[in-house]
Amino acid sequence: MVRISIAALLALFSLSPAYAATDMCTDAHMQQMDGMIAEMTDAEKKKEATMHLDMSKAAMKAGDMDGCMKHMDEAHKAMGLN
Ligand SMILES: [Cu+2]
Repeated sequence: MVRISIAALLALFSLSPAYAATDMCTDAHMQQMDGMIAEMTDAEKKKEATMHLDMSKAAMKAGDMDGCMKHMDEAHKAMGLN
């Protein structure tokens, strides 16, 4: 289940190699991230990913797209995506 979701997300990323804040810093992507993180089994990594996603969401709400992308990237790393 987790493996399928991560593969699906990776496929999504590779379909848009030049993905930008306009693709990642959206409510739709945040929801997708919430779902992915909920499926994580490594408690430590899950905590890290949740923390970065929260900061990413806060930056998005504040209109800080650079900050949003930076924390999104960290969240992805904690999820083992890059
Ligand atoms: Cu993401």
